[in-house]
Parts: sequence; C-alpha cells; structure tokens
Amino acid sequence: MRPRIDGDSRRKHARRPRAAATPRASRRGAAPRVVFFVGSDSDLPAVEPALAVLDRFGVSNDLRIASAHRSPESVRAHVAHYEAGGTQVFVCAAGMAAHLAGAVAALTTRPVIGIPLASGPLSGFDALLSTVQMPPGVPVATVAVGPAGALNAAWLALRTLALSDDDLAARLLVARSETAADIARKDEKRRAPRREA
Ligand code: C2R
Repeated sequence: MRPRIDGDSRRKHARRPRAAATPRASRRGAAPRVVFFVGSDSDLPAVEPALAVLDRFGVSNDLRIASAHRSPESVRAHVAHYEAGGTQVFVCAAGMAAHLAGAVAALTTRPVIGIPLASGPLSGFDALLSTVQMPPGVPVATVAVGPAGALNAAWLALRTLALSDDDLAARLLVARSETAADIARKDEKRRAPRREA
C-alpha cells in the first residue's frame, strides 16, 4: 500500500520512473532493502549514480523525494511504510540546512546514512554540519559532501547488509579485488612504455 501524502504536492512526491526488470523493483509484498530520500528533485543528479551501485549488486532499492521541512508528514508516512515492509537501511541526501537524515533517524531505529549536498552558497559546509552533528542516541552515519559521498553511502549500505548476507559479503570481496587489479593494470600500463625505451 502506498503511504498517504498529506497535503503535499504530487509533483514533489512523484515516484521516479523505474525499469520493471531491475533490482530496484522491489519483491512483491516486501519493501526494498535500501531506501533513499532526497530533500528535493534538484538533489537527484548528485544521488542517482549511487542507486546504480546497489543495482550492480542486485540489492533492491527505492528513492523518494520528501522533505523534513516542506513535507514532514510524508517523511513520517514513508519511514513507517518502509520500516514495516522490512527496509534495512535508510539513506538521506539533502543540502543547505539538511535536517532530513536527522528527522528520519528520529523516526526509526534502523541505520541511517546521511549525504550532505553542496546545493547552497556555502558549498555543502552547512549541510555537512547539519547532518553530522546529531545528538547522542540518534546517529546519522555521515559520508562526504556531494556525489562521492552519495556513492560511499551506497557502499556503506552494502557493507551493512553484508553483515547478515554471506553472498553479498563474498561479492564485496570480489569487487574489492577487482578494484585493486584495476589499479595494478593502470600502474603497469603507465610503466610499460618507459621499460621499452
Ligand atoms: P530546492 O532546490 O527544492 O529549492 O531545494 C534540498 O535537499 C535541496 O538541496 C534546495 C535544497 O533544500 C534542501 N532541503 C533540505 C530539506 N528539504 C529540502 N535540506 C530537509 O528536510 O532537510
């Protein structure tokens, strides 16, 4: 059942288009394992590549546009809905006075990862402090500002899920070795012409 969106504009809370056959399409009757919230549709370009990381590992995910400031009732309804469905990790991205991650952390006891975004004149320093400086007892695992942080939020969500998913843990080890092999290949490629000279 879709959560009610009390008094919020449909445009702001439209679900993003999804390909039916991707892991993003959640299993019937179960919520996606990871749910992203963004405070505005203007945040999407910084965050959407992170969803591809989850897709690569076949981890079901969803993304909702909802704002603790502008649509607090929809944030509450979404968290209740996904938590009841079994979502394991929430990821929240927002810029400026970014209270979204903190608000979600106040509504759930599941892990919450916060991505501060550089959307205002302070280049994300405002969002970084708003996201990271949570009072004790209401943690938000805060990653780096911007798109790099968004990617790491996905990787951190995968590591969290891997604690109780041996198959995913094994695939993360393979991915790590592939990254190391890729670096070694690049190093070798750069050194090869010198050896021939
Ligand atoms: P607009 O581009 O829609 O004006 O939003 C959004 O994440 C965005 O980066 C400007 C910025 O405001 C942020 N925003 C928040 C929250 N809601 C929206 N920080 C919140 O609830 O924390």
